[in-house]
Amino acid sequence: RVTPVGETIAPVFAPSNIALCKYWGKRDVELNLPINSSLSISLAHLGTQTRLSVSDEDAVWLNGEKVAAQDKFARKVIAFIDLFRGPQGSPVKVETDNNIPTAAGLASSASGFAALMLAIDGFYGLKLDPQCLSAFARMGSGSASRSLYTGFVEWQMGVREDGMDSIALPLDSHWDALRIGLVKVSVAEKAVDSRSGMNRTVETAHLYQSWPLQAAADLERLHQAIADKNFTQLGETAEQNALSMHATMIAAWPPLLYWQPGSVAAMHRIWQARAEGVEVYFTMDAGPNLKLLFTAEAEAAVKHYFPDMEVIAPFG
Ligand code: 2P0
Repeated sequence: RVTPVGETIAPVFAPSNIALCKYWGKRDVELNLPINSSLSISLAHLGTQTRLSVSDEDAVWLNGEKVAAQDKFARKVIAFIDLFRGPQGSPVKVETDNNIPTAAGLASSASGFAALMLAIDGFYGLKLDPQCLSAFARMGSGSASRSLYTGFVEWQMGVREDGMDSIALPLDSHWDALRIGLVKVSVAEKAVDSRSGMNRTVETAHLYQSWPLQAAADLERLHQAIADKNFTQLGETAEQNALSMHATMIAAWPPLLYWQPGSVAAMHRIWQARAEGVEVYFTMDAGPNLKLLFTAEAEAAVKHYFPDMEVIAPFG
């Protein structure tokens, strides 16, 4: 049981992230312990800003609007705070703002829980070390463990049953020329969230058995690609990893296909661009939108194929 150190704290920020080697499948659904390690890039200034303050009642505000107390999002946020203050703790106001372009259809639970964890740490004066922050953020949402850091981040699956070694660590590597393009296909809310999607895949897809092997091999190749600044190896590995993850969901029952016709059309456009000498790759998460990977020198050429994409420079 903890008490606030002050009436309010300054807002804290955590970036969103995109995995090059995906987190897909849990060995413990309560603690969000993954079956495989994953590796991501944080999205610099795109993410979530969160502030906690003393209040008469628990209240969650999202992008300037009060969220209904019975709303799933509000309940998840309050339940997470309860882990630290206890259910009888004094009420708090949570103000959280995403600057992630909603048009890009990027998930916000990673940056959301990472920012909430940092806000809780400040508000209650917990002074947790980065590894604890990452482990606790993971309990809110697995991918949030990676959003505590900028740049390349590896979430090590860990082996302990209590999960305290299932934490993310930053890689000591910069890649200034790296670019991520956000290609919007649809922003409609998905019918199956990634949490149920991955559980269904683990439970019903025999094909899932191949996933941990694929992920382990890809993680190795990504480390090598980053160390060597080998963009071809980075892009090929990320694209194959994403498609392998999607293959396991398609093989689940009931089947899970997050792709829309526009997603497939965009894939073909990317393969056509590559055939025409433009080095661009893609990755996709539990949704229909694509995230393109290319380098600064190819940006103009990629824009020729995807004039509407938004470009992020993850290393500033
Ligand atoms: C990832 N995804 O590595 C993968 C790829 C989606 C596809 O992490 O249940 O919202 O809260 O731990 O973190 C999204 O899963 O799931 C995700 P929970 P989370 O980015």
